[in-house]
Amino acid sequence: LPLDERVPRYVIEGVKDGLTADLDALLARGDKPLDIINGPLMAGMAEVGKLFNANQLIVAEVLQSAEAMKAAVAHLEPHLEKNESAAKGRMLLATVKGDVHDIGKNLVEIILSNNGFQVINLGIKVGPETLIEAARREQPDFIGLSGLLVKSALQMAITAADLKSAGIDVPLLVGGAALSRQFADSRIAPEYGAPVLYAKDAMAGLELANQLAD
Ligand code: B1M
Repeated sequence: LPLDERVPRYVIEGVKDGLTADLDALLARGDKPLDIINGPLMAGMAEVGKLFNANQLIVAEVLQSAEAMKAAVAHLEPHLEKNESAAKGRMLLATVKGDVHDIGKNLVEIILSNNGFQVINLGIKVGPETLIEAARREQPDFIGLSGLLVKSALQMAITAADLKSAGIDVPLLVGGAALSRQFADSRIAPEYGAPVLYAKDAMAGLELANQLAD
């Protein structure tokens, strides 16, 4: 297979053999690391989602795909553009309760921390109590919530209400495949006492974070 067709296959097939050499070949050819993530690697993940949905992959295989994706992102990370600006702000970041998906969340962490933000990544399956405690301890400038399951979108609304009850009023940045701007505006924002901002992808998250920092 030619290089451009091989790269998404690593993610689809969940194999790492040859992956870093091919990523290096893309970099050497002048492809930008973020374009590699958003292009062939994301295309591979989209295909994995389709195959999984059609019962052509089992969870264990999807996990292998996730491992290949993570290895690719880790290999590209040192090549991502960095903006060594003064500290712009602190973000608390978490995948919501009940959800283990963390590739998108970790991409948000990488991109924001490469661009002047301090990111406190609380991990996956983070319930409101843990977030409230961390918010009191860390005094973040904003809180980022990620979730990929349909039930995670609902969990974000519950989390927003709990944060509000606890008196937390820093802006919320929300993102993840099951979410839409419409859901964020109509279901999450009314539960929260401060702005709720929806980010379609990690770069949109950075733009919103930059706006908050200004
Ligand atoms: Co899961 N899974 N999964 N899965 N999985 C999905 C999400 C699903 C759509 C697949 C499908 O059926 N087609 C489906 C959800 C159905 C639904 O609710 N509508 C699904 C399911 C059903 C499940 C299980 C229930 C399967 C099972 O056990 N039967 C289970 C759930 C477990 C749980 O959470 N409790 C499960 C498990 C898993 C694995 C563990 C095997 C693995 C995750 C490994 C890991 O993350 N460490 C996995 C994977 C890999 C996927 C798919 C294939 C890929 C997700 C991914 O990593 N994408 C996914 C299908 C798909 O999305 N196409 C699927 C790449 C990543 C970079 O994108 O995270 O969307 P994403 O992030 C994007 C944006 O969304 C945004 O920026 C990123 C791009 O720049 N973004 C933010 C995300 N968070 C943000 C936060 C922000 C801003 C932007 O600010 C704070």
